[in-house]
Amino acid sequence: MQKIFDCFLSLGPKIQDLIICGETNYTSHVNSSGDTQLALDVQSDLMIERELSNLACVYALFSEEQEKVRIIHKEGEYSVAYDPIDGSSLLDSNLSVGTIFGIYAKDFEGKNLVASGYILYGPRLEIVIAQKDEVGVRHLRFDPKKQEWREQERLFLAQKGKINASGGTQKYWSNQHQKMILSLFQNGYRLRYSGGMVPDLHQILVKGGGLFSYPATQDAPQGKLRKLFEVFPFALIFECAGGEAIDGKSRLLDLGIQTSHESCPCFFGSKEEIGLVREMDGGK
Ligand code: AHM
Ligand code: MG
Repeated sequence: MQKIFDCFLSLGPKIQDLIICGETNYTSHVNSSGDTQLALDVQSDLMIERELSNLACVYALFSEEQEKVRIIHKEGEYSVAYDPIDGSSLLDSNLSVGTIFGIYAKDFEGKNLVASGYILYGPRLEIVIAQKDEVGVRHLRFDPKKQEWREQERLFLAQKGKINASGGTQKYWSNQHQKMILSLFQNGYRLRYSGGMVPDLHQILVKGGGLFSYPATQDAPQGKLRKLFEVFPFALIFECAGGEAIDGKSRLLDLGIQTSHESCPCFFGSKEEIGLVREMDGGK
């Protein structure tokens, strides 16, 4: 598995170069999630596919930009799902974006997720990696002068935070969800939402707590975020950091999967905020 981590560590500066130097134009293609692809989405997808395909331990690959799962090496041990540039609609406004990845023991299922992580392309280049059954998540920063990654202190969540990042079209939120979000603000939480899952969840991790929600809404009854390359990877990261990740009621990593691009409502946070979501049935 270390070989897969090394692959993402070496891809970080390469994808960052692509983002800095590349064009932010759209292609004429629409991906399986219905989003028009940017040239950068396609280029970064190919770059990741090329590097991961060289690893004999990789059984299958799946990405936001591909329709189907691809079998790479029949004898491989791990399958990798990834979102090459999550939040790519933020590229024109020059906000932070990220690459998300989940490493599964063979089949793509929540219970098989053994490690996950994300690369954050912000003013600094950073990577966060979680491994099942490990306490805390690894946090590394790239030193561009020395061209090397530097390990930082592990990230942990406190019992409770101060940040509220709430996604989805607000006019389509359920009354129950609106009440829950309002109660957070009434209890002093501050709104922090860029519209990029990676920087929004990274901020909660680095500041030690808070809540990120992307609920079921009238216009998106299954939420927006996809299980294999967005929801499950962040669920493992939040659990390893001492927080929780649920769909409103159930643990996200216990959910099954019917189709590879399936989405679900999701709530990631520290223990106290997730307790509130459960109490108020915030996913309904
Ligand atoms: P993308 O994979 O097409 O970029 O979409 C995922 C992004 C997440 O990063 C973010 O949390 C969410 O979409 C924001 O959606 P919204 O604009 O509906 O709040
Ligand atoms: Mg995405």
